[in-house]
Amino acid sequence: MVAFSSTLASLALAYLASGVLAVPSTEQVKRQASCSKIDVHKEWRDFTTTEKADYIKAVKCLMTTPPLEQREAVTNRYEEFQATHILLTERVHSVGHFLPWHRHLGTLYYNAMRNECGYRGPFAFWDWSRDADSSLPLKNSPIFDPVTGFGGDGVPGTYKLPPDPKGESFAGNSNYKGCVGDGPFAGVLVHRGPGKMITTHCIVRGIDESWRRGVVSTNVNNIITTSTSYERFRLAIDDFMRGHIHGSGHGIVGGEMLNIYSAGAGPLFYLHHANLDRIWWKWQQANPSQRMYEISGPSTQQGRDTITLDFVIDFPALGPNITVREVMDAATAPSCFRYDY
Ligand SMILES: *[C@@H]1O[C@H](CO)[C@@H](O)[C@H](O)[C@H]1NC(C)=O
Ligand SMILES: [Cu+2]
Repeated sequence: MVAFSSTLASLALAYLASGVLAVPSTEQVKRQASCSKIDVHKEWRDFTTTEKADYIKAVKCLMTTPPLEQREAVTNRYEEFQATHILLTERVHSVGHFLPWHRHLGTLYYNAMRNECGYRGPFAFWDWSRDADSSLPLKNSPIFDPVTGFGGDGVPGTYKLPPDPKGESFAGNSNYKGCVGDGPFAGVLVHRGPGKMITTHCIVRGIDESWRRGVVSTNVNNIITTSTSYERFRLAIDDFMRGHIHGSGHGIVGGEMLNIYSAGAGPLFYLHHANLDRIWWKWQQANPSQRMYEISGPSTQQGRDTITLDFVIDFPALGPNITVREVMDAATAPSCFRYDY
């Protein structure tokens, strides 16, 4: 509520001054709902030990909470999120709304942790640049700690990719080294994946140093400072090719995390995507009057059109449809968050 009308006025002024296209009218901005409170998302290693334990407990709670809707091989709330991501994979990657869609997926997941599992702590991101910039092997990251993290690397010999006669696993050259062998998610079974397949399997990892250079801070900062339009920024982020940061974050964990369909089999998916979202947020913050509501890119992977702020994004089984406009400014509802750096 606080300072909402003055924010509105300054936004309107900023838009008039910047003269950029695709600017929402005052009426459109006004429809952005204000927040009663702004949550501060934190990096995993800046959590207290208690916060870490509570976060992991809430994820494990989602894994034992019944799904909202009945779908094949969706046995709990956690899997419901993964199944929606699998269902929409082609529609939400390499398109204009890649970043807005994944921002709201994170919000819905955080809301489920809080509303259904009693979680009271912050949402977590994983700033992989802190690991990639260090001289230590990636497997030494606190994120992979067996006690205060998400467990470590896949154990060789504990997982074998299933036969894939229909070409639905999309496992490609991903490093399906083995099942997570320690930590809170050792022994957890998921029922969707690899790819579009329906199989019961462990959370598979294969930590891979070869993706490391894509997530070093010089690469990330370079994208933030040199991307002068949303279009350039989006293309620099949303590319599974080696060297690009979205794919590289998936690649350093390896295994199913590198499967564009079923990556949500393991909980690090949400910490990785929160960090990508933070990088978008930082890019927006660097020039909010121009960038907060700047959107572009095709509505489909083959499309030659470009989306607008009115483009509708959907979250089957997870929540109502919303427009891209509603998630552009993280400090408005339904997002209501900022990052602590
Ligand atoms: C939500 O969006 C999807 C995809 O655009 C559409 O198929 C569906 O009908 C929408 N649902 C509602 C309730 O508007
Ligand atoms: Cu995705």
